Amino acid sequence: MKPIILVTGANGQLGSVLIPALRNRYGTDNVIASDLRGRTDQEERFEVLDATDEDRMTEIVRRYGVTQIYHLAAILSANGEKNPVRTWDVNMQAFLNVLEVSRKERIEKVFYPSSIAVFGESAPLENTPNDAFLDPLTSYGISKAAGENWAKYYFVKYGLDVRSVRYPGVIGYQSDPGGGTTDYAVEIFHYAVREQPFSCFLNPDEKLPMIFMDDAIRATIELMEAPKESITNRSSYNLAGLSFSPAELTAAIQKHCPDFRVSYTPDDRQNIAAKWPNSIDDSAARTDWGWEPEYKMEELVETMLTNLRKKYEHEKTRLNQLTAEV
Ligand code: NAD
Ligand code: AKB
Repeated sequence: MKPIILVTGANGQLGSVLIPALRNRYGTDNVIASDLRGRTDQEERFEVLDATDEDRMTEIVRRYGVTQIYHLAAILSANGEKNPVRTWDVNMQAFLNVLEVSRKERIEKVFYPSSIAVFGESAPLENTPNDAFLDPLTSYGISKAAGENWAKYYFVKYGLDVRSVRYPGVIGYQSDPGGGTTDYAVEIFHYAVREQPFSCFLNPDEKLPMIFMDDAIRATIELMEAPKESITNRSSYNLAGLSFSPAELTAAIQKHCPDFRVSYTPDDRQNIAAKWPNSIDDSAARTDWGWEPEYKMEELVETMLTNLRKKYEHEKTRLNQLTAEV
């Protein structure tokens, strides 16, 4: 039987790409998108849901007969530091609601996206192991690490099938990032395509783990469809795609756009990035559920540039048409 899926935080960078992927796979009617506010281009099967509101979540789950929840709603690292206590409150309350509603309503499976932000000063920077000690230094990272423990707690205590990956920075042309430390690696492409100079908020040599959007979406669905007995990690799996610094990404873009210029004005986000891994070891995900990323640097850069050029070209044509009509 096809699952009936509720996605929280569906309007964000990941949700707006995950929703069509899930609908493609399980049918439009079986995927209910939800977020704090509606979106005109995504009104089909959409519910306004503040994930910190347990009663409303329960009502939606019952009304649609939801069998799985993908819980994307969160405040990310850089935005989170502007109001750390609120970030903790929102991220924790929303996830605890998902767990409680899932337990009470007998939800079959829950997806919980954790992050490389769970790592801090104690973890080795290179090839960070899955079971490295977690001492994050952002409110967002603290909430994600606590969430991993709650995920395991609900599995052990109640048998709730919660599955989780620690996404690295996600890079895609399809949507805009929502206030994270890895956002530069998306923004830079928009500047390159518009032939504008880019000012980077990280140091040129600040290497971070990243993943192309299509790989991140595929990993999510593969993890959720893996046989239950293959999931040996009930807190969260490290997930790797590729790792690079802003200088390395700039050089790769300059192969296609030789006149593209980048300057560096590191801000508070550099302090966050400095504590995160340079690269992560995802061998547990590879062994347990066959994870294998497809996109390397060259394919990622080409795909981003090609698709963003099309996007801007389409917008320009549309604007010209509208101007001609007036
Ligand atoms: P995003 O910031 O783009 O989107 C988050 C969405 O959550 C937004 O649409 C926002 O309106 C919504 N939201 C915030 N508070 C809410 C609430 N109380 N109730 C309902 N909705 C609420 O984030 P994203 O990049 O799409 O990330 C999705 C998930 O993946 C998050 O949990 C994030 O921590 C995790 N993650 C993302 C990345 C990345 O690089 N994008 C990396 C690691 C982990
Ligand atoms: C962020 O930078 O906050 C996110 C993440 C890696 O969790 N992209």
